[in-house]
Amino acid sequence: MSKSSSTTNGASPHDVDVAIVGAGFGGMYLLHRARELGLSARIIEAGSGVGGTWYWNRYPGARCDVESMEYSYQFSHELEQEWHWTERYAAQPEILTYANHVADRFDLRRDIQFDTRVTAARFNEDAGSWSVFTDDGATLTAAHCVLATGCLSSTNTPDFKGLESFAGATYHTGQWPHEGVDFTGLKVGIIGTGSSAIQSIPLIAEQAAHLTVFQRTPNFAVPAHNGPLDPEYERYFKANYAKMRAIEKTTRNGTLYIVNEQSALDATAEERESIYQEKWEVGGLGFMASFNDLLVDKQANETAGEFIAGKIRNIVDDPTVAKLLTPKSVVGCKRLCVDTDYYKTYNRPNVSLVDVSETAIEEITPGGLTTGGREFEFDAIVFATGFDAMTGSINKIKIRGRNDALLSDKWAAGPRAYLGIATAGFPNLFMVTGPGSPSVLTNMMTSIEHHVEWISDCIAYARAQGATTVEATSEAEESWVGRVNELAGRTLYPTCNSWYLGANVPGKPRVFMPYLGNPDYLAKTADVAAKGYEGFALT
Ligand code: NA7
Repeated sequence: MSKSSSTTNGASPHDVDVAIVGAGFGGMYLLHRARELGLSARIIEAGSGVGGTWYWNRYPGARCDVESMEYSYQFSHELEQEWHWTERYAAQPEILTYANHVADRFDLRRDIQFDTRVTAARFNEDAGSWSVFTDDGATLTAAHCVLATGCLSSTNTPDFKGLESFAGATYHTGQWPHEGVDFTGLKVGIIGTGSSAIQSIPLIAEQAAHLTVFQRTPNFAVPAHNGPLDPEYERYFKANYAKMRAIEKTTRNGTLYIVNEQSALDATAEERESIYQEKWEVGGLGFMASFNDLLVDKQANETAGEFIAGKIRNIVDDPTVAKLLTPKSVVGCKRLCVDTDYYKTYNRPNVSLVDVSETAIEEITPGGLTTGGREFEFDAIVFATGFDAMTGSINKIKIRGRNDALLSDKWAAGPRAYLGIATAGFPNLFMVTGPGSPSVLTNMMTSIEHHVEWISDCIAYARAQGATTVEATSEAEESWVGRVNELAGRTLYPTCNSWYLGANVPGKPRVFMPYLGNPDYLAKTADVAAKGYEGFALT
């Protein structure tokens, strides 16, 4: 790896000022920001292109559940104005085209090393710098290392007995072949009913001879009502972008969904029905904004659950299938899914639903799989089995901090980070939307941009102070982790086995990882910065 000079103070003892892991939206913007600050930076990316999540998740129907006008960068006014989204919710190929456009427009590729995986990183205590090791045997040294590794990037394939024996083709939604898959005329099995399955099932069902869905836990889904982007809306939005982005900073999720500040239990049954119906007709995640207590009061939440259950009963012809598809858990406890024709798909004669909640999938066989004493034959199996979310991609890298301590050991009982940005004992290491930040409970684009700006400002501040290391203190981290847990404990989130809790991965510690409260978080991080990065030691 060639040495690039540091632009801040002449000759640098490191290859670059900032080593960035991952060329998704976080890594790309960080590279741009670092350059603006006069810092040299390099991204190491495992894929052959930019886009992160949107590079890997190419399954049929892959689409963002945040509206396209809101799911974009705001750092460049020109970019905001010139880019045109074609649909209300952008599909994966369009988001990937956007990511590529950004990479070209800001000339990012010359500082990105593709097809290279970071395997380890070590903090050099004497030099106050990081050595980043890659699978091509090279080492990159940098003053700072930023993990822009994504929250949903480490795929989870359960360790099914006999998996290797299957004679047909297997696919994971999060690692979909770039050339696409033609299921025409095939007998297909799909395992999982999370968002990826809910988006892909209707499209796979249109092609396959027969599609069998294996469901362990049903999920709530609300319609997207996707369609071409209304040109009037686009014009209005572009004329008011700054105002829209400002509103997003004041909402729970960093989107324009404004919560109705009323308890579901204070409304009459008719009022509730009418509000839920209105949200259902608008479509999308705004359904959760129907009332202010849906995620804190079980009884309130049940009213939303009953409403969606009624919809499922109306849409799905077979009452037994409708019942199986109806979750018993809290609406929104697992991320609410946004669908197009999901429930309707179960009315097709070539689709069947198999409940594996009581009798797990026993074995993958050469011809298919077995569960509950039944054998199913398939030409292809799709694993829509999700991710080792939020910590998976970080823990996969052997990250050693002070005293050679391994980060995955420090996090063995659950992740510990200050503001979800830094972790004690690992100086000059930062995470974009790490565990303990609002991240996945918000519009990821706005959270990513906020983190990148905060991290780069922090690095610039430390350098201006002449500090060679900036490190979260154990006290600040301890108190932050306590706050994350306390906030989660006041809600219904811990009541189900979601990936927010790591509960979908066997053996993963059950800890609620995202920070609840976007405006509060933005205020706190601004305050920390204003106080000279309070809770960080600069040495
Ligand atoms: P999810 O939401 O984690 O869904 C994974 C699904 O796979 C879920 O239904 C799981 O059931 C199921 N699963 C996992 N392991 C098994 C086994 N062993 N047997 C049967 N079923 C299993 O991942 P997605 O990719 O759909 O979505 C992730 C996020 O991406 C989503 O929330 C959006 O933010 C975008 P379980 O519920 O664990 O019982």
